[in-house]
Amino acid sequence: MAGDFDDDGADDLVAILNYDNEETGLIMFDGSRTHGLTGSGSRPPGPDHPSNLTTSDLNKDGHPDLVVTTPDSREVLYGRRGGLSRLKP
Ligand SMILES: [Ca+2]
Ligand SMILES: [Ca+2]
Repeated sequence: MAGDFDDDGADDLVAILNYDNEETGLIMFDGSRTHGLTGSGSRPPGPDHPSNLTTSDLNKDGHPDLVVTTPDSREVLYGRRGGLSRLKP
């Protein structure tokens, strides 16, 4: 799922991490305006065992937010300067 989730002007990529069903969660690759996606990825907060991601600006603050669905719940991570957060800005 691509979007500028940390408000630095470059699109980032968030993906579902599922390694042998033991290490699950989200991984985010930080985008750079000059070098594309960089680094080995960071681990934003989020629920275990995510199954689906969608993005939308749910709180209408101009930053894309991420909706993470798991088999039995749904959580919103808010995009803001510095990265995704569980706290509503
Ligand atoms: Ca970014
Ligand atoms: Ca938002």
